[in-house]
Amino acid sequence: MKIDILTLFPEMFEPLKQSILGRAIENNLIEINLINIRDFSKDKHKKVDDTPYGGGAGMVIRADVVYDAFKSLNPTNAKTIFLSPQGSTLNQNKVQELSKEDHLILLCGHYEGIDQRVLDEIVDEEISIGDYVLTGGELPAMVLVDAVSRYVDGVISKESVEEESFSNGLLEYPQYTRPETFLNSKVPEVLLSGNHQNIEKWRRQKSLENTYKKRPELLKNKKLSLEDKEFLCKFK
Ligand code: 4GY
Repeated sequence: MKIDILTLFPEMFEPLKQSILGRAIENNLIEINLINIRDFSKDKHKKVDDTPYGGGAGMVIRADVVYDAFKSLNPTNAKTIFLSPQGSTLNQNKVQELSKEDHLILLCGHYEGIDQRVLDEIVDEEISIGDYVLTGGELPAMVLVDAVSRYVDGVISKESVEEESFSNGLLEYPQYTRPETFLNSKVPEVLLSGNHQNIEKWRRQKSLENTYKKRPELLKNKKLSLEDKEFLCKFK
């Protein structure tokens, strides 16, 4: 998957070169191109913003500069996403959907925002990472790249994708590793039993219990087996 990121602050994306995403880039599973919007300013001082028409605080990024930066890419077949608190909130379903795209273009705003005319012209989807206001779209773009990359073939193991929170609509079961005893607390006996049927059942029940206790609203639109329902009755 190819991801082009239009930003005034390309240096902010250094963290993506670490760990799992760093390896995915090295292995050519994902390609991330950082495009500095400032490079497309025709101004002798490389100015990209101006005061808002109608007055008010702060600066607005000019439509023409963003448009020229966008056109320098090959936008055919790409999905262009603007990160903004006005977008629809990102969730695991949307992440999975986006992971099927060949080419994403992420547009990051800063200051008071970007001239609406270029947004109307180039943006296919407006996405928010949550109901709070940040100083720019760079952190949200990194959140989206991280979440989407996990679903690109080869980035993490198939097992990890299938076992995780949300893929089954439930929260995860708790994990344990050595030592067997920590501060007088023992690893649950069943996990040492080697009985994989029992382990699977215990994990399913812990997932249900966790979801009921921490995020009960997730169970509202969820189809549960009779066995799941019977187990959950103990908590209600
Ligand atoms: N929340 N989810 C968010 C944000 C900052 C001015 C437009 C968010 O996605 N983006 O708070 N973005 C603003 C800053 C320009 C984006």
